[in-house]
Amino acid sequence: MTENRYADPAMWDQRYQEIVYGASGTGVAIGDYDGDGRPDVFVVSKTERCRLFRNLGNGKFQDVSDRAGITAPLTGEKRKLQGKSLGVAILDSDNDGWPDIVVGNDTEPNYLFRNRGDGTFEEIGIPCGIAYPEGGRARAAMGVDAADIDQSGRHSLLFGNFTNQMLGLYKNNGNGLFIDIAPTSEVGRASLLFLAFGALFTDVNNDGWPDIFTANGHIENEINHINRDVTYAETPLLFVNLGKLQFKEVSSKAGEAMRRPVVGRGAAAADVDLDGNVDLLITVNDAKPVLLRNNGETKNNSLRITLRGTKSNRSGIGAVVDIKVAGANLNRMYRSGSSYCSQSELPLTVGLGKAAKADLITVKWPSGAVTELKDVPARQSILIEEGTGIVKQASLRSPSATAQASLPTAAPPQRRS
Ligand SMILES: [Ca+2]
Ligand SMILES: [Ca+2]
Ligand SMILES: [Ca+2]
Ligand SMILES: [Ca+2]
Repeated sequence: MTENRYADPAMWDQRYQEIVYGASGTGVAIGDYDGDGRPDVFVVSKTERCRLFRNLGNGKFQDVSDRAGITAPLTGEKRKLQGKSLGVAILDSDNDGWPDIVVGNDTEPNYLFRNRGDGTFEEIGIPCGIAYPEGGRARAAMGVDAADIDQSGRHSLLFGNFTNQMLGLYKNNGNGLFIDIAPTSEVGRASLLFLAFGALFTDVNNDGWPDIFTANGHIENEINHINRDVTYAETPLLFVNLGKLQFKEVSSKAGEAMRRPVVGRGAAAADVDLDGNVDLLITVNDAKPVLLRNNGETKNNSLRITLRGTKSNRSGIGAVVDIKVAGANLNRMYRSGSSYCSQSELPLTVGLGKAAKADLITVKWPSGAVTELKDVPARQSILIEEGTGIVKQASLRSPSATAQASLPTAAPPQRRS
């Protein structure tokens, strides 16, 4: 941490400080690891070790990586944690209420930092089963994400990997173990030849089941001369979650834009036109990003949920939102990070299927406070404030209306009142 020498004193009344980090940082995730109400910053890098910066308040951060165990030796190995990290996501891997951190590493074992709840972490990638593929060497992992994909209330994991390594799809067994179900499913077969950077769980058809989206593209522009099955530019991959841990690859049926190969890198999700259907953004090597509008042809309902903390951090980061709808229990975490060099929007788009309302929404705030809302109608955007409940609501736009309209090239940031 140093003084920001570039700040113009005439422009800035207050002294401004910045976190100075290596030039090849590849991912950031923000979460309150120590439960003091201030969100902290976890940074991963291709060339340096992962680092954790504790938010001290007043705009100041302290590097607590050593003290918090981020730089300790890997469990079961003598060597220290090295870098080569490309993706980072926050999850609660053991449902103890403390945020844990997963890191995707390039040709090194992946990390899972389990939060002990006392300000320190234990790296358990090897004992929990996500460090290596079954019987193999460490893969080249890039983007990573976590979500409750099977309505078990537990967070499973997704890793984008190199060509011929397939995606990693790790089911959280709930007993401290993760099992990669990709090799025995369509997810593995369909992703084998792709080089997946951006990797997301997002519910594209609003049926309540998180689907899989990856942005793909090789790193060698001449790869097709060496391997005729592989191209530099690749199409994105979309797998629809059928429930019961079954996924179906539907990219080629998801519109012309999904069939266009690009040298994909980052992937992020946001409902940019506020029609209740999550849209997708791919960043592309040496070309313009691609924004894929979701036309919402399933006609399923959804609910857009934005949180505002009062006792907890204002962004509501770290809150867990449980939604009961038509007999199903959906679990969502309000969090930053995920994918590769990307940030999806914080607000949740929760798919409710054909249900006209969510029967019960329970927000568990990082402060420990709980907000319960009964019978919340679908097809609206709601702002939930800690301690108060819904403080703002608006109807979502009609998908048919927005399908014809052109999207703005850059949405202005929403003002917070
Ligand atoms: Ca904190
Ligand atoms: Ca935890
Ligand atoms: Ca879905
Ligand atoms: Ca949309």
